[in-house]
This record gives sequence, C-alpha cells and structure tokens, in this order.
Amino acid sequence: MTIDNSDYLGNATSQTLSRVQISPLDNIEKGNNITPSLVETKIIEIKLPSEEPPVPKVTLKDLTISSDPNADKIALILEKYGLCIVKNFMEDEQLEEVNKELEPHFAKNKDDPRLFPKETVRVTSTVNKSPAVVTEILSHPLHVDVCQRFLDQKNAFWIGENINIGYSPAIVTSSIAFRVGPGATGQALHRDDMSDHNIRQKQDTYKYGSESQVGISVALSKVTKDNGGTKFIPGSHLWDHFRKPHEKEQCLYLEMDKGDACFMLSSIFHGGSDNITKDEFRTLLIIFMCKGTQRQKENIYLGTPIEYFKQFNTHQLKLLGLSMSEPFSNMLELRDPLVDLKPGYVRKSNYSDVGKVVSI
Ligand SMILES: O=C(O)CCC(=O)C(=O)O
Ligand SMILES: [Fe+2]
Repeated sequence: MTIDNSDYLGNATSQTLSRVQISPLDNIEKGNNITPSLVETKIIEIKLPSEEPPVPKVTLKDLTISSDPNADKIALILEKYGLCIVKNFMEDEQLEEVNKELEPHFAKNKDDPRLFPKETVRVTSTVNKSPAVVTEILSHPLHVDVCQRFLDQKNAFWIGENINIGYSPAIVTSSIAFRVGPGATGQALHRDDMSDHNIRQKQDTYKYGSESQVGISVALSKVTKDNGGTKFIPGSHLWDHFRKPHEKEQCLYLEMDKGDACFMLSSIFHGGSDNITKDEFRTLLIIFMCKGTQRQKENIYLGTPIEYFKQFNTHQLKLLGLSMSEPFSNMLELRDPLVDLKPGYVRKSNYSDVGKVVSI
C-alpha cells in the first residue's frame, strides 16, 4: 500500500506535516530503526527544531507540595515543569474504598490476552465501574480546581444584536487503573495529547489554553523507581512538537507513597518505567480530563445503565460529561441531558449570559 502526503493534509495536521516528508519504505534502504511489525511503516524525514534549551535541573522535591496544597501552588509548578506531586492527596479511608471497588475488576482482567506487557493489568473506564472514583477523586475539589484553570473555556460571540457568552467546562476523557507487575517492561516516552492531535509550539513561558488534557495519577500502592514509577522529562511540556525526548539523559522517575497524587499536563513526555522488583506491584489510577469541546478517549456511556449515573449529583454528572458544553454541544433532544438525569433540573438556554452591546 502506498500512502502519499496528500492523504494526511487535513487542516489540523498540515501544521506538522509541512515539516515531515513521508516516503514508502520500498524506495529506501531497509533495516535501520524500523518497527518490523508495522506493515505501513514508512521512512519519515523531519525538520527537527534547532534550538534545544537544557532540561531544568530539578529533583522530585522541587515538584512536590508536602502540606497545604491549593490550586495556585499546583498550577505554578505545572506551568514551569509540567508535573506536580501532592503528598497525602487522599485519606486512607477514601483510598480503601477505591481499592475495594477496583479489586474485583483487577481480578477479572488478570487473564486478558490483550495485555501488554503481560505483567500489567488494566481496568479501563473506572468512572463507570467504581462510584468512589467519581465521588472521591474525579470530584475532589483540588482536582476540579486545577483542571478548570487549564481546560475550561469561555467564549463570547455575536448572535444578532447581542454578545452571548458560552461556557464549556472540563470533562473526564479517560480513567484507567494500572497494576504493573514484577518484570514488566517500561513504555516508550510519549505525550498523551497525541490523541487530540495537539500540536505543540515551543513556549518560553507557559501559555494557558494550549493544553488539551490534564491528568491526575493517584498512587493506590507505593510507587518507586524500581517498581516502575512513571518516568518523565521536567519542562518538556514547553517543547516544540518535534523535539526528541532522550530517556537516559533527561528523565526523572516518579516516587509516591500510597495516597499521594501527581498532576500532569498531557503535553509532558512520560511513560511507565521497568518494574525491576521481584514481588512488588505498582497500582495507580490515572484520570485525564479534557476540554468540553473535545472528543473523549473512553466511551463511558454505551453499555452503562442510566441508573448508574443517577446516583451522582449535578456537579459530578457535569464532570462525567453528562451536561452541555455551551453553546449547543452534547444536547439530548435539544435539551441538557441533566434534565433527564435529575428531575426538576432546569436549564434556561444553551449559552449562559447575554450582554447588550452599547459600544465597541
Ligand atoms: O504507567 C504509567 O506510569 C504511565 C502510563 C501511561 O503513560 C499511559 O498508559 O499512557
Ligand atoms: Fe501516557
């Protein structure tokens, strides 16, 4: 099969593909650095960015908030380094509740033949399997506050004589729990915002609005470098799209006690690392939130009975994406879906504020 560049040149992708030359593999000498399993592998030439400022010399301590966490402190660290650890994010009792609800799913998924690597068991879409994930983590005030800052959107637009304001809050995009077993090999460094085709421009200081997802990774067990703690490159959220990550020279390894959490911008280079222990399992839950105008990674609606969702309050349902993104997105029969989920819920319009324009 031949693929020529024109197959890819949609509006959104042309920004990166103008810097990429794709040629069929057959024309080029075979052998070096090609993943053999990919039938469609092509030789790709990329114009790499020339200027590459050094990775900041920081330690995990510089990225950690040990007491009195608040969204201001977390956002400051995220802006600079792309990742921030919050000690004691969860109380023991909440953590046990989450672990108790996820345990049967881990047990059930143990023999899934699709597991890669085979030592890592995943429980996908935990928000519709464990109510405690929703009540204790997804809607944790600190989580909501941080995600709002990076992902919420408010826009003003003309409709006839009026300027209208529409508000689109952040919603969950994925919520996967991982149990990484002894001997599991690590992941390649990657940016999770690839699923949104988010094209990064080099930034000297962080630009709000450029993020497509924000993650929180909660330690459901102790996390150490040896048991596979996530490797990441501090500051790489500020890099040009095609700056190449180098694992050995640039990575730090996440270490957390049970109950700690780590906020992570989706534009940071990261990946699970090797679990070199003989008998330690690293269990963590990673929730990603996205903009309310984006497409969610996991479909949490199909197959989930509507009764499951009715147990949550309006605020939690909004975080689950079961409300509207103003204007006019995610309607059910021209209504906000919350009307069907919460009897008595009234939404007056599809956009929140209307302003009369008196001068420009
Ligand atoms: O296992 C980890 O620490 C990270 C997992 C991850 O980055 C991913 O699956 O995208
Ligand atoms: Fe990832």
